[in-house]
Amino acid sequence: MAKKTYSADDITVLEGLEAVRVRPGMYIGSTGEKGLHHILWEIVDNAIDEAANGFADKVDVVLYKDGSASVEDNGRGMPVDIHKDKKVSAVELIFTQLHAGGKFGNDNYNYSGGLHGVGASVTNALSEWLKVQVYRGNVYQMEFSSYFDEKTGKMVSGAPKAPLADTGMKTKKKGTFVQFKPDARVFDTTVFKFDVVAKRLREIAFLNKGVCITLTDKREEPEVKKTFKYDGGIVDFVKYLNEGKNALFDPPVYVSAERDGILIEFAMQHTDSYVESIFSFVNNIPTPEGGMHEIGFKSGITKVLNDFARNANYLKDKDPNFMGEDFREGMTAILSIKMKNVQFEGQTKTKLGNPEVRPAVEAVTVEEIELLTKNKKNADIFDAIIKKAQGAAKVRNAAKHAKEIARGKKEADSTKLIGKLANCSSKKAELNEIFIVEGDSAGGSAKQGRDRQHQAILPLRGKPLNAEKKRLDEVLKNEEIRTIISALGTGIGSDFTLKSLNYDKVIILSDADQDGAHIRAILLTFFFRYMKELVQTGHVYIGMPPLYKVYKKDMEEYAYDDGELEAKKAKVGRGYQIQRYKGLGEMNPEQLWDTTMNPKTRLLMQVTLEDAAEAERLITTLMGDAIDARKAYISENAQFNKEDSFMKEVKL
Ligand code: 2B7
Repeated sequence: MAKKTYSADDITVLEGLEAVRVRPGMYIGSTGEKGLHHILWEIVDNAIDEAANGFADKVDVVLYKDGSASVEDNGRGMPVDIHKDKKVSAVELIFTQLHAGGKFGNDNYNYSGGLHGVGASVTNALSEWLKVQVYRGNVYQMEFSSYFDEKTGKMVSGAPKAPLADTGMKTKKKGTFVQFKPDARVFDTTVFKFDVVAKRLREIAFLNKGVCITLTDKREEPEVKKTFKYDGGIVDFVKYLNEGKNALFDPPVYVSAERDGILIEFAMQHTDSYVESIFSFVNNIPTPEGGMHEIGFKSGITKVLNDFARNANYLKDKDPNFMGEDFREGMTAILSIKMKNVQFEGQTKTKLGNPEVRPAVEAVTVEEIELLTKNKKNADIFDAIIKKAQGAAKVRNAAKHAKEIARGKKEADSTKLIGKLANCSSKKAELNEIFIVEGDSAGGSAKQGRDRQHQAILPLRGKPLNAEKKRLDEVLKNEEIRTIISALGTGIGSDFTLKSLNYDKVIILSDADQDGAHIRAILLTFFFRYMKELVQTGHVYIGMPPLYKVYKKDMEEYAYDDGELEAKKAKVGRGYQIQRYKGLGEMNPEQLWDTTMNPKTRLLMQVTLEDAAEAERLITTLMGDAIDARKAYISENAQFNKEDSFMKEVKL
């Protein structure tokens, strides 16, 4: 691959890194938490590439008390020889030369690149210091730092302290060690989040079978260590996602092939649930917006399974083909491809645009699955898949009818449903909110206490239906659910239209007890399954009612958990009294307004879908068949867990 030619001039090189400092967002997206972790992924990616190429099988990540992080692999070790033209070591070039590709070029010679792939030099440019050690018989070492140069009055970024040095120390180890400290002058936060790092390392471990990845958090006493190693790769990933569900066959179907220079791998397993969970990756990077690989996979599955169904007489002459969605009911799948010259598109640049990928993935899917269907040993697998599709197809038409009713096409019906809704007077959707409130008495207080102009109240009587366990047509027969759909105005499933949303904020308000947690989980499941975009675009919130009021004379403080209660007792001081709220229904309208509804003082949690796979697992745990896991979760989190992976706290 032709590399961009640089004059061997150090200054030019350093000016490149300065450009990264001036506009970090161009290279790492943001200087927030995401950008911070991004500079770690750059280094991890290089280690994973070395493993993916078959030269390393261990990657160790360590987080330190001083805010630095390190990555070590047991690969060949970065090259230490001196570059002919540039007269500096390869190590130095790797950390000082801005990768020619970056965001715009297409020379992603490495597979784990993609949107990442801006290179280790970006990590160096945005670090206070960076140290590298290479183990190749001897230990080689080099350090870089960023500092403010008093003489020139400018920042110097990622400058070598000295050329690469052979320390003279002998070692039996092979590989590369890189440690760096993110620069607080660049990032809004410099604290790596253990859960964020662990989640991504687990994902990488699933996607790179057999590679042992460890994460050690030395900021904790004693240190915390996690190890991720999956010899089954994406087959283990699918099993992990299906924990708590009833699989229709086991192990998952697994296909791996190369076509037109593209490595294509997928694993799939159907369960008795009614949902489709396909997660796709390109060069180890999640593609939640899908793209050509997903389209090829889906059309391949539809084609090959329809052919099989017809040949094996599941479909008779006159029967129409199954629809793709029939085959995907209850399907959990991981699709992982590796290729060069990736083109990402879409709103968040996580959609694969390369058109050549679609026919390649489709062909591999058809050919490989066809082979599997011909093997008698797999008869039960494909029998289960086709029977599942038959069930799905059967209710498809019934659902169509029910959908129309729920969309409010039949006017009379929808007015009746909307009867319970105390709507707001403003017609400006962007300023309006709807509170879905547990129970009639809390609903009554909310109606009296609200801001009538912008806040609508929808009281829920009893528990709405658990959307995880029912098919669409049954879900839509449930009155509570239909009321919600009519009120929001968006429609559901493939008919969902965000533009028609009647309220900017959809706020779930339930008690801080187990029943409340259950109702909240049921509603979230429904939104997640049938109005995913509503969640993705950040319109769904959880209202947080306080558990206690600590007060005396003219002082009032609210506490949302026991820890906070202690703090608030101290704040109010001697002579305080405590009121414990057993439920929303116990608060009078004024209290409900003050504590939970007033935009100036309330606490809301925004439901996010940053990590769709994790949200999926959680929803399954909450709503699926594994009763024990659900009970454990709900009793641990009866009081809503602010640390939940798909929640973020917002003050609104
Ligand atoms: C694209 C650049 C960055 N590189 C090599 C060889 C091995 C190697 C690396 C690495 C991160 C933290 C510990 C190739 C590739 C540079 O060229 S980078 N190992 N590990 C790494 O960065 N880990 C290599 C051919 C022959 N010998 C070594």
